[in-house]
Amino acid sequence: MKILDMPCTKGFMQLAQDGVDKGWHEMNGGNLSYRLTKDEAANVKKVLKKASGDWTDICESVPKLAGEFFMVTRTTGYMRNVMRNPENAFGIVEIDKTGTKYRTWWGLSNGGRPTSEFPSHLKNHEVKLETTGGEHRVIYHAHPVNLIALTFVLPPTDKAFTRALWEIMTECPVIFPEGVGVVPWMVPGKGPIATATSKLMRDYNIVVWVHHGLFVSGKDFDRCFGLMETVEKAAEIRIRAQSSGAMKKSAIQVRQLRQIAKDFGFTLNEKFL
Ligand code: 2HA
Ligand code: ZN
Repeated sequence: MKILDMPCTKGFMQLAQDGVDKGWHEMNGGNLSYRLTKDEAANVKKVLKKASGDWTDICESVPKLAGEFFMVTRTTGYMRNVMRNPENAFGIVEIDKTGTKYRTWWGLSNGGRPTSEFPSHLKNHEVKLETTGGEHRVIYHAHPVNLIALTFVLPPTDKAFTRALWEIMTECPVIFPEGVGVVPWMVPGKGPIATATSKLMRDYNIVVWVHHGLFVSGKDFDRCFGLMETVEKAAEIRIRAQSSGAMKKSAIQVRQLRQIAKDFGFTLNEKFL
């Protein structure tokens, strides 16, 4: 099957476009990666016969991802061009046997390289491969405005953000009962922020980057779009409600959060109650 006809390629492009339509990807903001299944990787090898690029340093070590294939957006590329100009705006790469190098098989035309946040994406994939038994395949990073605004209002702690989101929209505790993690402001695109994010990804599927944006992990493109949209919507409601001044009285109370968990049959992360 041609690369552009593969369902994962279509899903990848659709998520990028949906994020653009939401206003989450100004300039080259945000990035996306997907870990191909064995069958999808086999199809890539069969159709293309050989890699199009040489082995290149990842500048990170992800030994558990040795031999995996990833679809990933291009550094300095615009998400709005993923649908318009796929072979330029993203690509498919293979990780080498040591987990320290990648080479391109498809796309990233004219010498393009994967996103500057590739180290963060790969470290997150490595953790999720382990903690979800391979179920999670998608890591998505975006710059949603209300969530970023909230990072100027709340202290940069897991508890402050989890409670602020859980208390403002009834669906939030149902959708992310484990809560959300928060990385304090750090320089993006480097080892330390990748390590800090992937450490939080052990416990959460949603990680806030203070004064920057949000990372989410999920089993498919729908799930990741849904998580991004839910957090951003809750953040927007919170910002609007808080601006009106009468917030405290009407927020969902701890006993009500416990009641939702009991009635829906899930367990809320006790450390945030
Ligand atoms: O790819 O969003 O965090 C551009 C960014 C960097
Ligand atoms: Zn970013």
